[in-house]
Amino acid sequence: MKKLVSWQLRERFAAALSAMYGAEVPAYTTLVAVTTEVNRDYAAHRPGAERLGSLDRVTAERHGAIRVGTPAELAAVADLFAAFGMYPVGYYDLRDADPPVPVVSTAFRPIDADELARNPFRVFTSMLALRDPRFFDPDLRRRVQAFLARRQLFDPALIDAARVIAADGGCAASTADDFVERAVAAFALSPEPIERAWYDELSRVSAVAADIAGLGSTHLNHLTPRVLDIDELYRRMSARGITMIDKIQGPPRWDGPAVLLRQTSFRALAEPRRFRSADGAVTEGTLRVRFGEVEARGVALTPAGRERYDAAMRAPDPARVWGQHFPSTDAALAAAGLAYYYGGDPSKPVVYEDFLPASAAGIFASNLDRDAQATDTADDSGYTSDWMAGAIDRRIHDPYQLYAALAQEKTA
Ligand code: OOG
Ligand code: NI
Repeated sequence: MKKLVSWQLRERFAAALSAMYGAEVPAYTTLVAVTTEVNRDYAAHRPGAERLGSLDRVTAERHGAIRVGTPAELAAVADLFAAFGMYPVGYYDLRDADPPVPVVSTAFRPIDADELARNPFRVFTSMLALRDPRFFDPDLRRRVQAFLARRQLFDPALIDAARVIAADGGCAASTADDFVERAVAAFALSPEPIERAWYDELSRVSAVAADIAGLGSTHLNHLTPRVLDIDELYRRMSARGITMIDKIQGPPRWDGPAVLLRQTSFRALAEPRRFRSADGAVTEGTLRVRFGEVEARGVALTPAGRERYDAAMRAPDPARVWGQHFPSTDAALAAAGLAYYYGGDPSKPVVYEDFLPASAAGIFASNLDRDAQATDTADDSGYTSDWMAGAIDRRIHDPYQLYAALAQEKTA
């Protein structure tokens, strides 16, 4: 009997989500096509273009974003993704960002070098920060909790199957198609009508709260291809008449080694959705929630390198002072202990596999008309990385430990 192991399931899961998202959001298909062109051109004309990942890996590479309401929903997501060899890495508290977003997040992804090389699919996963009184008063919190307690994001049979597959490290090929199909369907946009009054009430508090708790299901919020030259991508998308947000988030463009992560997006498009009003009538309407994003990845920074990054980004114009914070060669970055390289060899950068909280909050904000204002109350929610680990009964991996372990290896 032929068995598929977790990376093969992950590869199928990412590809099937991509097909679904392309059918749901046509502009995504354009973005993927332009990304593929840019990558091909870049790989053909730049020596060393594949130093941060082979053209094959980069072409298939995606990250997704989903949003859930409760710790129990987050725990179910953790169980489901474990079947694909994806584990929670890092804790992102976007409530501290400017502007604040009422969520706490982690990223589910593969953690071993060979698993990353085979398929690095990752999903940024946010949970509504309902216990934070700065965003939710007790009355609204109770009503949101009651709504969330009534919904079921995942069929319990799907989660049971995921647990078995995770424990076995894969499943029979005959089971795989059905499992992947059901997992993908859980993230499709639901045709169910949205309760207008409830959605609107939540929207007045927070657009993110409405997107998470205004519906009976979750959905892929975006799916992001990886590009080797994001400035060129930005130019080509703009030339096609697609309005991108006004900047590229993360480190500025410069001639030295690319570090961490650069991202940009186009604004959410109006999608047809059905609404149910208080008298039960169902009408057609639109929502602007889902958007297209693209990312370029660089070398992973050590804690010391990350401090430099944060300092540079605090400057009014980071591009102007970048060279004062970062040396212009991999050899110098490696020698100063600022970035990770396999076996310490500056020709073998360890790719940054995670996210950036300021960019993430910027991505949320750039695609919302407006969002929550935190009130001046004390935060007694207790949300921390340890809290999240306890809530989902799983270890939340420390990204620096993972990069340090990769850097011990000779090669990717
Ligand atoms: C997640 C935003 C974060 C990124 O690339 O930083 C993210 C969301 O909008 O749900 O995906
Ligand atoms: Ni994203």
